[in-house]
Amino acid sequence: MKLFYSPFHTFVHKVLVTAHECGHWERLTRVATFPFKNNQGEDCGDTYDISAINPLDKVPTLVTDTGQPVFGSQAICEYLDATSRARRMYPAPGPKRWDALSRLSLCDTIFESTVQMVMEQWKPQDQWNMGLFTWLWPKFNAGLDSLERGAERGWDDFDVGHASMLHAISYLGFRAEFYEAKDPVYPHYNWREGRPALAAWFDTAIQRPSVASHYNQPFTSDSSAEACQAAVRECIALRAAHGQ
Ligand SMILES: N[C@@H](CCC(=O)N[C@@H](CS)C(=O)NCC(=O)O)C(=O)O
Repeated sequence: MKLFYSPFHTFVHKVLVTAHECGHWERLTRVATFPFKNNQGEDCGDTYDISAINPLDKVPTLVTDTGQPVFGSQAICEYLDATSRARRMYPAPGPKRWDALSRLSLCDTIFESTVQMVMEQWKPQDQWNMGLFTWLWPKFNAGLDSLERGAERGWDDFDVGHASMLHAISYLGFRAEFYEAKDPVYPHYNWREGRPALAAWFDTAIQRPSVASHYNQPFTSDSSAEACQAAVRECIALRAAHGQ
């Protein structure tokens, strides 16, 4: 299997955590893909384009061993879980499942909205849509407060919702490294403040092997656009070989 993703390992990747927990780590080839570098200047017109396998040209995108693309992190996590060779990350239907899926949805939304904020600040500051920041921050805080209450009650397992929590929360920290100083609402945001139970849960959870596998680790494979394009060609050939 090949996973096309952006290997910024200063935050936790939900899909990598799920792959590891489900026993797929050793058979997963990770392909560095930077969609935001596409068409940014004369030298990189055709760089990391993966639209031949994902019409949205977005990461993460998985390609199975038979060449079938599975894209969107939610679809990928479900695929990895359904084909698990180890544990399962989605609880059986019942209250635990609905709780896991709700945390998954909450944290995917926080992550994607934070990406939106980051993209907004790529523009000159006098063109920022301030409403975006004032609209989103109260939602982030309410969401994190609900996770604090969950952490106070405690969880007896680690599910896909927890993987998404690590992803979103660690990205808030990563974002701080290059963006926090400019944030118009929270110039010094610290998600840990007032959330001791969530902070303690986070500090324990990041010690799992599935997180340590990549979090704050260097990406040592070839991250060139050529390597990405070679991987795309392999996937297309594989799909053709399987008559798809
Ligand atoms: N809902 C998707 C969102 C994926 C997404 O938006 N990925 C961003 C990077 S974080 C991307 O590839 N953006 C490139 C683009 O929008 O062209 C998921 O969870 O996988």
